[in-house]
Amino acid sequence: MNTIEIGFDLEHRDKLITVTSPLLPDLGELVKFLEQIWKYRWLTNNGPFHQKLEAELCKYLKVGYLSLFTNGTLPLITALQALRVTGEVITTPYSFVATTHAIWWNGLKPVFVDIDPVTCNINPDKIEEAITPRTTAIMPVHVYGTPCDTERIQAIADKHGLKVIYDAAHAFGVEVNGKSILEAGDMSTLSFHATKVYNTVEGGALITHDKETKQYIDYLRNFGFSGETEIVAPGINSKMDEIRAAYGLINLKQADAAIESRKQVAMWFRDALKNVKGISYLEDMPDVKHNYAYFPIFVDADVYGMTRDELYAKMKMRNVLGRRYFYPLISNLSVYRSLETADPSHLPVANKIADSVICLPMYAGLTKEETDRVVAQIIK
Ligand code: T4K
Repeated sequence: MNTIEIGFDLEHRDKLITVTSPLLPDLGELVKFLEQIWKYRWLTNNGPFHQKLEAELCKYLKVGYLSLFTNGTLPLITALQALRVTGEVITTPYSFVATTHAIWWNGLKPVFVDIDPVTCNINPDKIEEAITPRTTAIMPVHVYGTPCDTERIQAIADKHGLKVIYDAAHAFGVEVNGKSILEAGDMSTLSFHATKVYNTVEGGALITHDKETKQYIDYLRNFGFSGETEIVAPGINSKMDEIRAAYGLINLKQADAAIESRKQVAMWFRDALKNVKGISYLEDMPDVKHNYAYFPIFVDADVYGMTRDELYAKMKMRNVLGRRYFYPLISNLSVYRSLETADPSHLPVANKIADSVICLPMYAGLTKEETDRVVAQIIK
């Protein structure tokens, strides 16, 4: 058997423009690395490719300490464990469900705070009023890779003695004034899922600021083992294997080029959409090195003359598969709707943005012709 039967129709995918398409490493190079793995028969548990990828990612991302994980959700769960967060965690409802799920999986209570209408990130003006005697941490998200106001968030955290864990799943390679955004807060997490700017198929990382904390995280992701018979805490298994680490090493070589290509796509979109009434999008921020992880547009139905969902359906009919990231809002999901802070009247900005957003197709290698096809669905 040389190929496998694919149970769903991927044959016609060249006709579709999907919201993203994974960055794939050179297959020849991957085969060479696989041959080495086969030869040494070392498949996981902190092998040589794993160690090398941690070192290379620290260099590329300009961070001191990084622990690889098997996805981007487990580092969120582990960070809350490692910092012994209790009680309530202030967070944003405008994210992928994994952010709030991580809080829930630790037996903690998520407290939703509204977002800023320009950045779509948690609004620092609203954080202090959400703090109660049970609050012990803030978990903001750099949505779409746009940096949060980390200075103001840190000032609030310091004043109230709170931990800050950034969900930086979208913020691979993002810098502010030449410094990695991942150095903000107590810890930051990344996702290396197939749909991200940089991927290891599935994968993720936890960024810490000192050797001892990294060591503790490394114990936690390996069941808590600190030696053959010693357990420092009830840990979990969230290790990345050698095959994905090898894949990740090769893919890292094209990360810069991928971000450049995404930047070009963003410029094409901005240029084509700048005079379309009722459609807005995010602009670059001064002193920020963006990664162009997503290209969200926001539909003002009254001005545009069509609702977001009508436009979304029209695009879909023409094989342009944008996605409504992040709709529905996490706070409106049945599993979280009963929380006091989930009431839509408490989160007007987040509700409005979730009801107006479509993320356009955005990935390295998307051509001008393809972006024109996307834009043609939007320009009436
Ligand atoms: N925090 C935040 C803020 C996040 O956004 C995420 C993940 C996490 C935490 C958790 O990280 P991970 O544990 O996932 O590492 C996707 C991803 O599964 C998820 O990683 C991501 N955020 C989220 C925003 O998007 P779906 O369900 O929308 O993906 P899916 O499978 O529908 O794929 C979207 C499109 O991408 C497809 O229509 C076609 C294309 N695609 C996808 C895959 C998987 C490909 O072309 N090839 C592929 O292999 O969730």
